[in-house]
Amino acid sequence: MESKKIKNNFKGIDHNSDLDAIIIGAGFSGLYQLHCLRERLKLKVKIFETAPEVGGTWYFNRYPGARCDSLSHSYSYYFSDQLLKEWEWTERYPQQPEVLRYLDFVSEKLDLKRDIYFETRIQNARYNSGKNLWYIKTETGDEYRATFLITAVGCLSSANIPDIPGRDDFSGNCYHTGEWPHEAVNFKGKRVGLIGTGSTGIQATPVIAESAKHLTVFQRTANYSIPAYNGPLDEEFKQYVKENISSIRAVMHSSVNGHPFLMSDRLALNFSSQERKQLYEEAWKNGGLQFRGVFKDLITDKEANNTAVEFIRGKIKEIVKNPETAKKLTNFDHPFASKRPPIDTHYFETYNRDNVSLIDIREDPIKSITKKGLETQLRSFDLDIIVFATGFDAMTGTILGIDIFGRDGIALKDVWSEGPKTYLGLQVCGFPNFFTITGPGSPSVLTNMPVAIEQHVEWITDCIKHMREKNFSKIETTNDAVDEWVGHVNDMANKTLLPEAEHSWYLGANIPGKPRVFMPYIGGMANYREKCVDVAESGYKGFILSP
Ligand code: NA7
Repeated sequence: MESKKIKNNFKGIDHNSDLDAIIIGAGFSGLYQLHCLRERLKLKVKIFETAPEVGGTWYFNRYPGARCDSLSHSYSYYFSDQLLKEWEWTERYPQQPEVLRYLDFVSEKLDLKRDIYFETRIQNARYNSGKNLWYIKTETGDEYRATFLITAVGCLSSANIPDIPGRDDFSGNCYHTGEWPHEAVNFKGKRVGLIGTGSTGIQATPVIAESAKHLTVFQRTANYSIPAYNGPLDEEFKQYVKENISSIRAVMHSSVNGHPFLMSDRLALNFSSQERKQLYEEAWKNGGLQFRGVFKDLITDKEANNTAVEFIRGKIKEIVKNPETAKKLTNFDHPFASKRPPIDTHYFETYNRDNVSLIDIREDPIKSITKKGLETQLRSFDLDIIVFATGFDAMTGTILGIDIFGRDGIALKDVWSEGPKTYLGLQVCGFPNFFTITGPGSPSVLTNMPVAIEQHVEWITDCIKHMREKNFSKIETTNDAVDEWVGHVNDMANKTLLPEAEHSWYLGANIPGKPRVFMPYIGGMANYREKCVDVAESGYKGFILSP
């Protein structure tokens, strides 16, 4: 079932009538936030969404091989047993079209589309202190007002297309994976260049290689990847999920990263190398993100991490037949899992194909893009298609793409000029009644996203409910709370190996000029959830509530 294109159904809305809340984005977070505010609190709410359909990040990321790396049965809303029982995932890891179908199914079930403005981009948002209202202007000049403004824009939704000299001169077709066209891109008989070996490049490479005449992968940083072992789900597993919703939910809520498995308590160095190898072998056979959980200290102890690095290096060398290529693929410069670790389907095997080659652009840097293709310092490549799998201006790019002005006209981009500053990843000082779902400073991208999203949406909903019950109309965090939280986010990151990854988007380091600050909260999802509960139960410590 393809999702239908929905026509905006309230062009006749009275722009002068105030809304209770405006949500930006109709992906996982915006849809659930709309449902909670509308059904639980009976608020007047609208979503504004640039795409013509629901889906958010999943609407735009439709590149070949696009697939979620959370286990499908955990990549669902868990607030409703009913929804869980009515939906069935078909594969261990859902493909992009299936995630879109899922979000369409949820939107239909919850009757959400009637409150979504599709194909509407918000250009700016201004807080008016006198009226205690947010004034929101769309790209076409329409204005709306609401008490609460909530961004649900996703963490990876602003494409990063590197400014390579000559980029516009290329006579073939260029695509960024996060802005993939809706028409099928035909690689048959084509010479394709793909830049980037993050999760996306690693997913796209094997699929493009199947039909391209030749695929040249341009790698800047050798990346780790664990086999996903994707495959169809059998009836027994589907039944197991339906019968064990509560226990699966309980595990996801108690785990550090919101996945339906727990990290082991083992320390890598407490085992002999033989025992360790055995445990790694078992984890490799099982595949997926669980591999990281085989030892507890992989992201905190360099020596422990090195044992994983050596194991993975050995595996890649076993798979890749050409020793030169294997060497380039294993020339790692950062600890395992210090960047988001991809999982793959035959990524390393793909380099055994005759029509695939790997260029290490640290050895031979890209010089320019030309009319005919791409030139490195040493060689030139004639290409018909260039694929940029070069990632995103993560976590802040999309929020800052909207001009947001708080109290006294202060601009969010000024407040965040040295890196994002939030309290709990939920609020910014100077921006009353403004919430950021999975904002920087929250666990977000370090978790199975729907778990982090549900927790934020429910916290925001409870907070607004509390405000209404107690006759508060304004909530704003304080500078002290923000400073303390940002300090804590940094302290937690510095206890791990993650800041060691030079180009990591967790640090904003993939975007030239972006402040180098570790953005997500690595203190663990379950721990973070408890902190948020404490804040609410203490009467919203760190926030000022006013009538
Ligand atoms: P990532 O993980 O940011 O990967 C981007 C890749 O592109 C990575 O290999 C980068 O190399 C490479 N890159 C970025 N800029 C350049 C330039 N200028 N030249 C050459 N190579 C470059 O993005 P993905 O889309 O793969 O994944 C993002 C997340 O989406 C993923 O973690 C999942 O959660 C879903 P680098 O490593 O920086 O040297």
